[in-house]
Amino acid sequence: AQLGVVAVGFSGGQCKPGVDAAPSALISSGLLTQLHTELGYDLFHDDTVHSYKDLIPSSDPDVRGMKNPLAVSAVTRKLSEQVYAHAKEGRCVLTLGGDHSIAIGTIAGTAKAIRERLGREMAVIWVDAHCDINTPETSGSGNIHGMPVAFLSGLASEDREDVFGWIKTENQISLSKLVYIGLRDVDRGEKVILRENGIKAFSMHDIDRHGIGKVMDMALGHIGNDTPIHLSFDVDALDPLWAPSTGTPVRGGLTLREGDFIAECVHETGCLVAMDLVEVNPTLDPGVNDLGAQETVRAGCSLVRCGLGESLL
Ligand code: DIR
Ligand code: MN
Ligand code: MN
Ligand code: MN
Repeated sequence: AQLGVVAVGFSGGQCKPGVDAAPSALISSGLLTQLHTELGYDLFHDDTVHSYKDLIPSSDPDVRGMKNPLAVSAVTRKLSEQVYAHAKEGRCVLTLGGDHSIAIGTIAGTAKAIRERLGREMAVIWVDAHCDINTPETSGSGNIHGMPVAFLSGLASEDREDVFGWIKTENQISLSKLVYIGLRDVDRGEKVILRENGIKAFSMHDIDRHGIGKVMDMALGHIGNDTPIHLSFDVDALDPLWAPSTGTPVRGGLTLREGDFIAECVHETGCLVAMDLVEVNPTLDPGVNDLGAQETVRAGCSLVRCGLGESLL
């Protein structure tokens, strides 16, 4: 099978540098080689970690409280075109971030390609400690990595073309086809949004109650058979024991095995059209001698291999 790969070294959706170093760390640890030699993918990759430097303006004042609005908008717009080009060819698309704001680009790109190619609306499975559905108005931080789902679903919008006004209906997803897994740090305003829109969400509490097997049955049941799925995986969904090197770690998360299981179940549907792996930050290491960073990179590689079909037997 063909796999489009986009490596995005971008950190402007939040305030901590270093998440831009993730794609190189993941690739150096052998991820792409494994996908080719062990999983048998034909890789379509430009062998570049994109930093989109030419798209980042020297002056980028806040808009409606959003930080780096011009940069994040321009980078995600360009990324949406790169992802679209792969998905339009029928390739599954793997995007290595970068902070989670990049999902604005990846999902906008696949949503459009899937509409054109299959005449279908795709579903999104968002695995994260956070639900990243703040609007500029509900956000306390102004960090756009906490807002991608709001812009992708039309809950938030802007007329200005250079501030996400480029996101058109064909790029959008519907909230009824969105499922969250792993939530445990949801802002007050986000809880209102989840409730008012009846968004399907499985928190860590739900996983404790039902077990991850039942939760995946329910999550995939909600989406329905035969629906194309975009899997957006924030490594901070994992417990910091397995993924300490990330910008906003939250205790009480998924084990690595549970994370791998989620990715395996999505792969098993045969409906995966794209996967993002985001928020690995190898420069944030609460441990000693970079061991935490190495563990986090290893965990990220494992999640990707599981999503793309590594089988245990
Ligand atoms: C918080 C944190 N909800 C915000 N979001 C994070 O800034 O909007 N997402 N860390 O990954
Ligand atoms: Mn690339
Ligand atoms: Mn996230
Ligand atoms: Mn998160």
